Amino acid sequence: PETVYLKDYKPFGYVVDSVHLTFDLAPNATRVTSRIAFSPNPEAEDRTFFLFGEKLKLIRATIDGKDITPEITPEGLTAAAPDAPFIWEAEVEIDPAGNTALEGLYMSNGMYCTQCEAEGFRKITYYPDRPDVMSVFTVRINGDLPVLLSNGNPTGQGEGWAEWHDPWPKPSYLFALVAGDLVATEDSFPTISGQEVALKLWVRPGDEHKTAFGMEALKKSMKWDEDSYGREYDLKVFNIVAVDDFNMGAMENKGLNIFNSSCVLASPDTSTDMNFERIEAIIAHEYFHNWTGDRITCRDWFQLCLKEGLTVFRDSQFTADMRSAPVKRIHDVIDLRTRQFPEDNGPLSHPVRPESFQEINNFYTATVYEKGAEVIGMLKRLVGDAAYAEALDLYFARHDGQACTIEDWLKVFEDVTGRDLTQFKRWYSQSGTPRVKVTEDWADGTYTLSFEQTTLPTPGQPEKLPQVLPIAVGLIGPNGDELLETTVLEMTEAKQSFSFDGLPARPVPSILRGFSAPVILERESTNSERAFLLAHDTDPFNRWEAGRALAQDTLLKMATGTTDPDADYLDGLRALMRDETLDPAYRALMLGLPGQAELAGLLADRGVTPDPMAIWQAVEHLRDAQAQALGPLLEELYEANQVTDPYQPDAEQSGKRALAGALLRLITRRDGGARASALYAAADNMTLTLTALSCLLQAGQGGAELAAFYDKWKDDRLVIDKWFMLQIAEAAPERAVSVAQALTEHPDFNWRNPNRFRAVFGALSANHAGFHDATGAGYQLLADWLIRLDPLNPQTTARMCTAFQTWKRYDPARQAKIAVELDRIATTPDLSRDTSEMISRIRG
Ligand code: B3K
Ligand code: ZN
Repeated sequence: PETVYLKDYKPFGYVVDSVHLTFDLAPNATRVTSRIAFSPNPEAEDRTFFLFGEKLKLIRATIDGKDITPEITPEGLTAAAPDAPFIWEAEVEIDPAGNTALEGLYMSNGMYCTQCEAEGFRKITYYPDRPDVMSVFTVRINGDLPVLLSNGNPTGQGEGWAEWHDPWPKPSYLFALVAGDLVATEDSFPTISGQEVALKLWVRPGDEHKTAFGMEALKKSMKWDEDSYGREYDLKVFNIVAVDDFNMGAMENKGLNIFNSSCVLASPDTSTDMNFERIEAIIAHEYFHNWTGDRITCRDWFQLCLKEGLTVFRDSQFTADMRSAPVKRIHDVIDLRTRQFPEDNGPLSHPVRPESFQEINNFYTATVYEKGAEVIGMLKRLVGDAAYAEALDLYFARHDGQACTIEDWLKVFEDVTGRDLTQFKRWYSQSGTPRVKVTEDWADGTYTLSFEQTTLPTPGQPEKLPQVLPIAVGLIGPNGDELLETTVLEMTEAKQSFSFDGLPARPVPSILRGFSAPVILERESTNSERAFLLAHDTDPFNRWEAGRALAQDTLLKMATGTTDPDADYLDGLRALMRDETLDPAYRALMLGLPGQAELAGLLADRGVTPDPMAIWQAVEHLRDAQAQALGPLLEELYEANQVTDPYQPDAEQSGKRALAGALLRLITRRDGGARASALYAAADNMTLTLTALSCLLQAGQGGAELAAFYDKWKDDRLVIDKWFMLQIAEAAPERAVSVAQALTEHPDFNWRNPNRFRAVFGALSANHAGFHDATGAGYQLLADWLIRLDPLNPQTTARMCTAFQTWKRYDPARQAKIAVELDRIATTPDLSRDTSEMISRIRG
């Protein structure tokens, strides 16, 4: 397959002045007629008239009304075009019902829908399908279906047809069309300047009861973007559609967001608190793209983080404002360590702005999204809140309607602050997670912190340069008083020291407060010092981090020897659990432990080959020790954190349920599941039901409940996804693969549906000790199914290959077993470009 390079960027030879599309819908033979006005692009030299097009049957093509016979390849067509304005017309036929890749125009449960990002529009018609070609689209849909939607504003409709016009120039990846038998929940939003926007959330009949929460989340998002970024919505309507078959979470098409139904539909009896929080964030994310993505888009796909990093950053700010800021920060850091760190420190490592790719869909990664958002957080910390706001205003004013680059983005910050961001820009080009070693010195009332940063080599980047690190630091006196409030140290050198004088006593440092840079901190510390920070740190993130470090340290020792759980950790935990000043969500996080895959990574980092079973046992042992140490306090707190008000998925109630749920898991270790059974019987919402069920499964029970659950929910796909997932997630390591295998034979295992496929294989690969079962059965099962899915849906297949990305961490026997599977996938005939790129990068 061909590799595309950032350095080869060239503008297209023509600009598109307008696009008219007509769709005559038919499941296996949809006709797409395009009428496109082109004119020479004064900014380009090369006038080659190449239009992307894949899997299209060309019926006819004309230039200025004259039939032409273009040269056609599987990638597109080339024609002789005038060096003057002209009209291109083409008619193509496509097969939405046969489109199992879920890219382009496809069908899901009788409904037509599209997914065009990144390069799906070329499966709809011939077009310069690249994000820097922006144009105004007018769309007519002819089809015998009650609801016919596209981007922009409706301009006319009748029996079997509808017309839409989107006045905002956009790239083709933001095009969308939906047609089907759908029902809308309607509402409206008055914008800050007094425009009334009609809001519609479209679902299949029967799902209407799951739309209320999404609609509220949308209105909150619209308000928040006005208040926080001064961004107003710009069309008369905003449509959201829920689709069951979707490769990702959701898509920000202009005025017509399309969502995986799992990321928008919610009701208390079918969704958990975590689902609600995630749905609120995704609705916000897609809505925020209207400005950061749609109005200002990316020049090319290498600039993906321009819209994704920024929009993730914005949705994190939103969630922090709607809920608890410290809790959101901790969730984000856990997520970064779980998903981004392994990527950045393994064979798939790539810069936030990659410089080459074979298949761009493989770069919608945690690095581009989440590390991309961290980079913006650092920038904001470095320039301050006021300059950040000013820079964003300038960004919107200067670049509205343009397709931009990271250079454009950084330039607004340089112009506003006068700073030189040349070195900061390395965050976009250098891959790998920086490691920061800290040492300290105390003499004559002066305390000195010395930092040394290094980044290990990553694929294609043997040498690394120092990066700009904002390190937020506080100093705490021996009595627990804060001697230095949070101060941002700006590290730019490979080695750098910072001194603080006039201190009455040697302080305990609290370093990297709020996780102010996405780095790995390496510092010799003692458990008593960590326990001190756990008790006294005023920074909620670092307080949690101190507890995390204690838990991690004891787990790593337990996983590599026969040590007992650390007493400082258990004492500290007990004290925190009793601390009523800490909100329940925060205390629930304190009870959490690092994931087993994360522990494996930490061991590998220390040069120890991780043993998945030993890690699993260490976690089990520490859980027992927590249960033991908290003793009767468990029941006491469990009772104190019951919610008695009617169910609300808000931060306060979900915090209590999270704490009670974490406590119940520990209680189950003591009472054998009695309380969990009682909860299962009494539960009147999905959060409690799943909490109870997972406790029971963990205790080796729950068979009857599982069957009853299935019976009750068998007609609700999203709930049945949970049923699949939970059984594998909670299976003991030696059973995980056989449970997953048996579930693949279940009549409801509709493996063509990405949510169902992920429910099984996402859960299997997340069951660390189960997936890494020494027989290699887990690897084999996953590989079998990846090979089966690839010809139908390359995108989802390629995404799931990441389960193998950490393979080099493990012992030679496991590595050999994984290598066999990687080879087997790699040598599958006609493997997709998506999967073949992933496997070859993973193999390294
Ligand atoms: N922009 C889309 C992701 C498209 C993925 C294409 N493979 C969703 C989002 O980030 O909001
Ligand atoms: Zn996005």
